[in-house]
Amino acid sequence: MSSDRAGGPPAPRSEGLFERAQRSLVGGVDSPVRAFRSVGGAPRFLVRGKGAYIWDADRRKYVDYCMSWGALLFGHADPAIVRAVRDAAGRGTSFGAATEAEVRLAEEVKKRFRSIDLLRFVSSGTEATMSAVRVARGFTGRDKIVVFGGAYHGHADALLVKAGSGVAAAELSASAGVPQSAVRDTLVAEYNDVDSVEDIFRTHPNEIAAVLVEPVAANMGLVPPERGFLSDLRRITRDFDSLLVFDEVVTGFRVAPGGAQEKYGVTPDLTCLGKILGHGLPVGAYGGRREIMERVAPLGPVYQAGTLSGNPLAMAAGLATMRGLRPDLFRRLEEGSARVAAGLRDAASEAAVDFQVPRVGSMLGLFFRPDPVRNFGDARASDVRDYRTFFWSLLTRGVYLPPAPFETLFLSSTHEGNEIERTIEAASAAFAEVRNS
Ligand code: HOZ
Repeated sequence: MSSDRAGGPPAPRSEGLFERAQRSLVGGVDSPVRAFRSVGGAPRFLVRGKGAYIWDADRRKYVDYCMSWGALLFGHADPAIVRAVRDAAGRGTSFGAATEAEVRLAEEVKKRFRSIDLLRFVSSGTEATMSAVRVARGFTGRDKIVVFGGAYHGHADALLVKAGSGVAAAELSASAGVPQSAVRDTLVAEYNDVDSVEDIFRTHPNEIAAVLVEPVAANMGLVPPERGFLSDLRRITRDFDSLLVFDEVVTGFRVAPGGAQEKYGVTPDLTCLGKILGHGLPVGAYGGRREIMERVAPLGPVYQAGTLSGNPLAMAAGLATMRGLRPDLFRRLEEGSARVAAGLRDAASEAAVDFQVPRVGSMLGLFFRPDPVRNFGDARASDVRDYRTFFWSLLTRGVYLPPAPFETLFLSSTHEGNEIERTIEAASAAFAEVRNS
């Protein structure tokens, strides 16, 4: 099935803003996937969000499944988060000096992530993964790292190899401007394929500093780890005196309070966090075993610093988020997300559309193909034109999906009965459009 449909109903204000934006901002946006290139048409310029809903410049209202790419566990403009950020802003927006809020948030993170003895706050997920790789290299004295095809760990040079997310959507296998020397030590294995990891280790024993993995792959669409995959990575890295680094920027505080490592019972050496940690404010963190993190300056020789690291507004948002992580939250997220997945599956099957909807907690993947997706190759073999048709058909009916096929849908605690029903109803019509396209 295929379609070239792009655009939905007229959106004069968004279209006008997009035209104007392109005269000042690269591609009209500040992050490539926001430009809607892989779904076509003009991006919707957003003016407001509340709970599960967003409003665009043309006053249209949507149920949002992008949720700032997973950052908003409690939905848009959550009152407790807004209050905390406002209060903090009134006391000063940045000091570039130590504050108690950093200590308190670090303690809250450690309570949930038992693998973390020491951590460092940074300002983004990219900074967290980039720094974790540096620490792993500094600690082990080795240069090589293993990543997985279709993973996305931010845009640090060494990690832009066969990456997912916007890199995959743009059909790039690498980024221009990254010198060969920066990626020479980045080895790429296949997600959910332990043999591919073992092969790399056998070829390079004593050379690999770390395996860096999204424990639930969320940037090639959503691809859950198969049973035993993460524990096999733990075993292999131990056998070869290498470190296991979990990039939990997306999964941290989402699939369980203590992230994927809690859910799957596998303990990494280092963990990267972001997104929900700041509930939409720019923040990231990396941390892990004491002896490893003691290599970071000022305790050790691995240098990493930042004026906005531990920013008071971000710390305040993080602390308010931690207070909201109550046990019933995860049960409600699970129930709501299961309903959405089942509703989509039924609607696709009724429309006789080949469709897969893998789910881990409140994260969902949408793939237009008949078979389950285990890795990047499978993900890329799904029909991206069907995704485009589906995307616009839903947008027209008031449901906003991530505007690119290799991304994940996120629910928040504010996605309740009404939003879910509205989504499933819209999806039934959208699947019919996909079938007829
Ligand atoms: N890389 C993010 C999605 N996996 C997109 C970031 C953005 O455009 O905001």
